[in-house]
Amino acid sequence: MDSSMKDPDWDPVPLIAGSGGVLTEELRTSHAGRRALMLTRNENPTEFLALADTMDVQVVEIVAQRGRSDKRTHLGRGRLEAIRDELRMAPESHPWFGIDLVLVNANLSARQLVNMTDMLQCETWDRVRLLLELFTQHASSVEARNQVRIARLNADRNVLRELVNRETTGERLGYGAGGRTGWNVALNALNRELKTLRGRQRRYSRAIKERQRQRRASGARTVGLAGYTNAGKSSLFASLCGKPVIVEDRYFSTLETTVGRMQFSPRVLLVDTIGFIDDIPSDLLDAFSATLKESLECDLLLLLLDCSDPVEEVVRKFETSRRELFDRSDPDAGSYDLLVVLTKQDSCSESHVVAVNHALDSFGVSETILTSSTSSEGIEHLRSNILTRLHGPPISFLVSPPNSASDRPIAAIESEIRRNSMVGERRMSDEGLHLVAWIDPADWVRLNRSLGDRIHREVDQPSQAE
Ligand SMILES: Nc1nc2c(ncn2[C@@H]2O[C@H](COP(=O)(O)OP(=O)(O)OP(=O)(O)O)[C@@H](O)[C@H]2O)c(=O)[nH]1
Ligand SMILES: [Mg+2]
Repeated sequence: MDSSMKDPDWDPVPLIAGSGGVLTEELRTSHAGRRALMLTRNENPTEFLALADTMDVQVVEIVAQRGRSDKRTHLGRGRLEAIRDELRMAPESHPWFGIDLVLVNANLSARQLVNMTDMLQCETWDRVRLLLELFTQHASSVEARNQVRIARLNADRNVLRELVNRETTGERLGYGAGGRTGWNVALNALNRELKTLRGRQRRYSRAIKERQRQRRASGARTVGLAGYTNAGKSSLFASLCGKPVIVEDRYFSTLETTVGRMQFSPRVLLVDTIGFIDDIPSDLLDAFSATLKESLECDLLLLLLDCSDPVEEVVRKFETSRRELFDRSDPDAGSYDLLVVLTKQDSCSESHVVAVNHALDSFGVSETILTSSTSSEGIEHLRSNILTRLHGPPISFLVSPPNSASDRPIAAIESEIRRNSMVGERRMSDEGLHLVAWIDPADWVRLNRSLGDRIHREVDQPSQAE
């Protein structure tokens, strides 16, 4: 890299291809304000640009070269050399002046990444590297940082193996103070660290399992929120729970699991977690599998789709999410009920919603629920749909007034009922308190036993309680 182009804060340590210096612990936690050049082949650059934007990296120009990816260098060698020369010689007036990062819109092999970094003589990230940097920035809990670090080290290991391999075959790199022994030492250190982190991750998974077991034992029902990144999962979670969580217009703002009680429904727990993205290498997402599992091992899964996206984008994100869910579901675990929820209703027209539903119908999705966390439209409808799916239809019943002074007052009985159910309607009359509530069948049996003749079903409707 030309020294005139270096960021003054960036220590001139030998650069491991696309690692952002992570192996040398020269970890840069912010890349905000960096100027980058994007290289692409036939891929659509929109999502990659949005990811770079999330990191506040400014993409100065997109250089496209059509055709098949080259196995060694992705783009043609001649083209890369021309780019390198132009980057090196860019005068202050040139738009490329000050660029110190090249973003490649593809998931590269370690070989391609090393070769490209070497030829461009500039820090080079592919899509996986960009996601890893983004995850590193957004990981705020100890568990999330552990998971991100594992994902990073896995990716670095592939690069290191490639470097060791090159030294063995006599190919020299134009940078780096490695050498076969040096890279091997780094590889061993990396493997040791991975072992420690995986041990920690196993303990973390066990803690999640224990949490899940306790929830089940307490009779709680869980509702997982899944969907593409930026679909509006955390916003919906906050609307349903009345609990603040990180909501930002950026990709992957959530990297850890948040569990919250659905408001007014003490027995229903919602689980918000990391989102999906297209074409993510499975070992990258594997680091997050414990996190994902916590929301996928549930009684009901809400699959969220951002309805304000163009129809083909909704379909693409639906297919990605469905694939990830399928790949990640544990065949030994019980099956869950799935409900597709369309979000951001406030940002789209009625005709657009019809078109989205029509497109989803051809994928076998005949029912969707339309919501907006911004305007709260559809939230109550979703809440009752969730409750009916979990507990069956609501039950209408009457709480009679006390017969003697020693009988419990209506208010005390009502608060006991509310601790175990979600009350939808409430009305007082001369006969007593009329309630319509979603009650888990087991809870209804228990209430009947403890309250005896103080509660009576009002409408003769079939119930799972009987
Ligand atoms: N107009 C509108 N915007 C919304 C709505 N819900 C969420 N958003 C916006 O969509 C963006 C993403 O929302 P989040 O709730 O963070 O989405 P997420 O799925 O949790 O995203 P990640 O955690 O990054 O995967 C934010 O800018 C929200 O303000 C909605 O109902 N209407
Ligand atoms: Mg989120």
